[in-house]
Amino acid sequence: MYRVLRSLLITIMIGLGMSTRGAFGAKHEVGGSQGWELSTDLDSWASAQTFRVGDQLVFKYTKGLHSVVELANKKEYDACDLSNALSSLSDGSDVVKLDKPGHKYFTCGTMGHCQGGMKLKVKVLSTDEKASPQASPSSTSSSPTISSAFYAYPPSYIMMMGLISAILLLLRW
Ligand SMILES: [Cu+2]
Repeated sequence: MYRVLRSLLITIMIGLGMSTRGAFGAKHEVGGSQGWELSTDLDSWASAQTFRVGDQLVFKYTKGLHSVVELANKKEYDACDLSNALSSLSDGSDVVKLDKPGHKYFTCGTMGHCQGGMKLKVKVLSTDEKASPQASPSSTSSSPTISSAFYAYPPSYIMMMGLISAILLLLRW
């Protein structure tokens, strides 16, 4: 009789284990408290972050003043060439999911803002890839950020695992 329940629980556990990373990826608010603005030092902000598959970028800015344009490659990014843009968002609170490893390039679509430095490139690591060490340890001016591991295993998930383990124990499995 317990067999069905048992296999159901095991299925749930495996399912949770596989979906956790994606479901609870970190949210990176671009530019920190300053947001997606022309004056934000986006390079410094990005270098203090670790981006992983399943994480999200949240662009917050004054609607109408800026936008979020994704560029296809480094060449277009360096040249501020928006003619082949992959996508464009302009809601003022735009979420971009990082769904695969590799580089992603963003800029603002407002005339002159890309040239003015309103651009962001992120390197997205796979879920278990080790973050590369900072280029120079002396140049850490930004405040430390919360580890993405914290987001990967939130309390609710641990509680859920505990509950399932308890049930399994009760069933003398
Ligand atoms: Cu802008």
